[in-house]
Parts: sequence; structure tokens; C-alpha cells
Amino acid sequence: MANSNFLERYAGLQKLSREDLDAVWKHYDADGSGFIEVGPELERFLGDLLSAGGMEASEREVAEFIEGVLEMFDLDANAKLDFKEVEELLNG
Ligand SMILES: [Ca+2]
Ligand SMILES: [Ca+2]
Repeated sequence: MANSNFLERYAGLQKLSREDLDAVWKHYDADGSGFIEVGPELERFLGDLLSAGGMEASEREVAEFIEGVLEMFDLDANAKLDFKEVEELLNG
């Protein structure tokens, strides 16, 4: 993907502020649905999260990461992340 990594600016921060979280949220909930859904939104978000953390992840590794994140952070198991779940993932 040629897009720049929105999360890189936050790399190294222990916690994101509410403002940062809002910005991240708006960026990755591309369709404004109120969820980051499985599919392009979640792939982009978690792919960027891995590479912002310095990991060169293959597509397969991203897919595995998505599975793991959903297992741990999709607390209501609806196969999409809401704002609270993302906050927990980034700051928890
Ligand atoms: Ca969405
Ligand atoms: Ca959920």
C-alpha cells in the first residue's frame, strides 16, 4: 500500500490522548459507521499498527494479527471494533 502510515506519528507514545484517539478513529473508520469492521478498515488499521511498531508484516502475519486482536479485544464478539475496544487496544 502506498498510503503513508497514519499511526507512525504516535509510535513511541505510551498512551494516546483522547484527541489522538479521536484522530485515529476518524482516520480508520473510513466509512464513518462507528465501527472498524473486519475487511479493509481493520486490515489497514492493524497493518499500520504493526509497521508503526517496526514490524515488517506479511499479509499473512497481518491476517493472524487481526485474528488475535479480535480474540482479545472484540469484547462483544461482533467482528468489529468500536471506539472503546480500540481505546483498550491502543492504551489498555
Ligand atoms: Ca467503519
Ligand atoms: Ca466489538
